[in-house]
Amino acid sequence: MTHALLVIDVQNDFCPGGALAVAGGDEIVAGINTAMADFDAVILTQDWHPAGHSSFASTHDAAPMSMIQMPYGPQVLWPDHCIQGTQGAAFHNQLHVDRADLIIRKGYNPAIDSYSAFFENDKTTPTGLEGYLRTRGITTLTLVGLATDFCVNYSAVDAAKLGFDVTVNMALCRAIDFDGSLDAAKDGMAQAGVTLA
Ligand code: VGL
Ligand code: ZN
Repeated sequence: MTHALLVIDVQNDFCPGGALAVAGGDEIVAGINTAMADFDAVILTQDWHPAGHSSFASTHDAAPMSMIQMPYGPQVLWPDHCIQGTQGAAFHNQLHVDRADLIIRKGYNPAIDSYSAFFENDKTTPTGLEGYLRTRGITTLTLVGLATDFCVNYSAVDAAKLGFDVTVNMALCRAIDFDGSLDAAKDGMAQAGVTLA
């Protein structure tokens, strides 16, 4: 059994002071660093949007946190965040980035958001992570990071659907918790066969 730690989006814009700050987002960094020692592989994801991304409210002259209909379905419109090459897109400066075997970026397609580390929000365009995991013989994943109810949730559900054995370590995640999104995410993950630890 090869077990990977998948660290989702521990980036400055999701930490206090960031553009899309998640309450307590920085509190999980030390625990994630400690946890890294227990895994065969460590993989980091990095939300990585071009300026003017279609998931940004400013792109549509809309209010942040409003909804829009995209060709692939409903999409929350976010404040501008994790713009490629900015400090906001950089990892939290305490995160042990050097321990990572792979850093996978997502959300770079201007027209499609990508909450999941496996598929863009159209649910069909792959990021390539599945192939990486399979070719390394990784069967088991533990997810931690930000945000529980969006990128952790979508990544965990996709991983379970793909047949990986998936656990989310909830103590090492923090949520946006917007409009019931955390409860819905917990239900959806449990339904998909994800273990919430
Ligand atoms: C995320 C909203 C937009 C996340 C990323 O990492 O959960 N949420 N982009
Ligand atoms: Zn994003």
